[in-house]
Amino acid sequence: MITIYSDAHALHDGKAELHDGKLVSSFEMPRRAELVLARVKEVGLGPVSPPKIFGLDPVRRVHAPDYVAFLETAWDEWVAEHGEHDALPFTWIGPGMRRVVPDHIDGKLGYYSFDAGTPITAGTFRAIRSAADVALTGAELIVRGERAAFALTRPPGHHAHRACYGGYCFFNNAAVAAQALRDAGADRVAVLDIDYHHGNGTQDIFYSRGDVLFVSLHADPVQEYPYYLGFSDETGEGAGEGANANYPLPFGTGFHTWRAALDDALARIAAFRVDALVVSLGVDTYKGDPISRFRLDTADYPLIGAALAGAGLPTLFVMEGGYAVEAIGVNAVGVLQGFADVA
Ligand code: FKS
Ligand code: ZN
Repeated sequence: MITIYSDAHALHDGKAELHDGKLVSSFEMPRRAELVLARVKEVGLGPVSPPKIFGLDPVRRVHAPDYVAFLETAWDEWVAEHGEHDALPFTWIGPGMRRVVPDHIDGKLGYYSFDAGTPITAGTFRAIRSAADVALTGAELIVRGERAAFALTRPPGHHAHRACYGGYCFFNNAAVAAQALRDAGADRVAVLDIDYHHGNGTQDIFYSRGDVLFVSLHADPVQEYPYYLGFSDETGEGAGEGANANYPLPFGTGFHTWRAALDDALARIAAFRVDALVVSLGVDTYKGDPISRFRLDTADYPLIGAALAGAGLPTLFVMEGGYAVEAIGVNAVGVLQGFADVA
């Protein structure tokens, strides 16, 4: 299996996030991707290639032009106002307030975001542009007939909406890739999100579309971030009715329960008859994850990969979360090895 990787991800290196009422060191750090890459090489998963440059047009297929333009200049606007430390929002649009784009950078940050855990740094824009290129390069490999590819994206993407960032995510790499697959001729595509957190951004981007099925297994939003989306009654709207499926699972969920949900999700994907599958691959379901509360073990990840291969679909893996850095490589690459062993 080919891995797409660029070290441009390291240009995004946030210092701190608001966590449990304190500013703490960012959980989402360059080392995460470096350790996954090291494991890819260690086990000989396959070749590692740099991304092609696709530019921002394919990004604007799923993100609003004004949002992309905001991200491009946000750091410079912030520095002009506050100096060269990470940009974090501190205020948001509450119910009863108005949605008008402010001129001031502090107002813009709140306008285009939904949490205070997602710093913008000097290199953020270059890193997120590169991550989108990594995902698009993976999608192109699938279009050209590869059975599978691994887009080793960082920062992650699945919390990013059409015009809103949060949850460490700015461009929705999986959504950009799914749209690219559609644009290259796939009639129907599925995005299966197995990160611990609900992929609220991906769900919202495709919610009223019948051509992209979104299926997600995640911690129940009544208990866990992102709290305000990811419930089981969210089944899509309009042309997208029936093309969205959520499997919220409680704190403490172990592999037996998680695997039953996966089997149900895969049956749904089979019934939807798609041409390609995009997997939002998070390994923060791991029992040792510092910010998550599922109980999956390292030995479970190859079994997940094997189950995914059983779907028999051209499959693009897009990296999302996972914060137990000592285990992120073994767990993420374990999924890919489990897939490759069966496919
Ligand atoms: C605060 C805990 C919640 C935000 C968690 C973000 C998770 C991000 C992710 C992604 F894949 F996008 F990286 N903090 N006390 O893992 O879903
Ligand atoms: Zn996550």
